[in-house]
Amino acid sequence: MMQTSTSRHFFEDFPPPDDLKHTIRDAEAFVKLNSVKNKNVVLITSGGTAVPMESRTVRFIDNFSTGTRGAASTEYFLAAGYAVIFLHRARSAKPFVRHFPEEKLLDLFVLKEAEGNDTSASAITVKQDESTRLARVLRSYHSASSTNSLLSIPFFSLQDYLYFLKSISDVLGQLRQKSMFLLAAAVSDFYIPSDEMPEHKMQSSEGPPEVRLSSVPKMLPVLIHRWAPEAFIISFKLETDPKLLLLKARKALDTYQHEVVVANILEERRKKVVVITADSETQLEISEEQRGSGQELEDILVQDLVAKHEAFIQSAAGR
Ligand code: PAZ
Repeated sequence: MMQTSTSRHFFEDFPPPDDLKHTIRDAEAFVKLNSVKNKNVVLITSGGTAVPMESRTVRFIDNFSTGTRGAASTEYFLAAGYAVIFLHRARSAKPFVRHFPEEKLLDLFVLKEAEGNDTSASAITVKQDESTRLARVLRSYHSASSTNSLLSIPFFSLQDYLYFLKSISDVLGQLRQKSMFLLAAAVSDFYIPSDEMPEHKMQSSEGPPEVRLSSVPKMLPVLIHRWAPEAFIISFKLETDPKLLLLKARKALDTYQHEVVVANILEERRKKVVVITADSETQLEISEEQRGSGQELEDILVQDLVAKHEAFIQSAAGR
């Protein structure tokens, strides 16, 4: 039997992450700095959430999300002039470095040994055919870091993610229409309440555990109506059954009354999304050929969302 709880109960059930105060201070400074520069600021959530099965966690329930959507969108929002708070699952894809997968990283370089045995005189260079790509990524990375346009905040568990989301929303919501939320993280719908979780590692000698999951309270309506009521909010809807996708995405928009739902099917998510607003439904797609030449769906998606955000700001200014 599944149980439900309110957002307040959920937060009362778990302690905040150790670095919450520090993270809030960083977010406040970041938002202040970028609002002085008159920049729009977007919070991008990215990756899956780990649901602990023991309080001193050895095992956890996880999901498929790689964090590519969030990491790629971060780069395109930075290129569009936004400041970005990148709230991401630790060890999922990250902007810029994602272009250089760990297992191939060393293949980027050439080592030229010096004459004799003097290893300190050996030289390392970037392979000729990789240097253009590396230079392009480095340029964007340096531009983001030298202008303080990117704040990266890692999390691991579902609980930590929700604490960070709430605290950052309180800060970012103060920018009103100039703030945007791109909620691309794949957040667990289920968790184990603290009083049902064993403290220590479950022992296999005791046989398979009976795990009772509760429903995570819906945080989206709380974010939309309480934490950041004037912000431009984009949620994502993922399904595996194409028959359900648009119905459920439209239902989420009608129920929560925010600005955009981006709908995608698990296996097609790199090639196609549908952007749904109160009065439009736009399919954005890229071909295999475009993907082969290095283009990404997030490039088109971010352009579309930036235009919608601009119209939202204009319309609020005209009221
Ligand atoms: O992280 P990723 O790039 O592998 O996948 C992106 C995604 C499918 C997690 C995202 O587009 C999305 O739909 N997020 C919300 C998922 C949900 O309905 O909970």
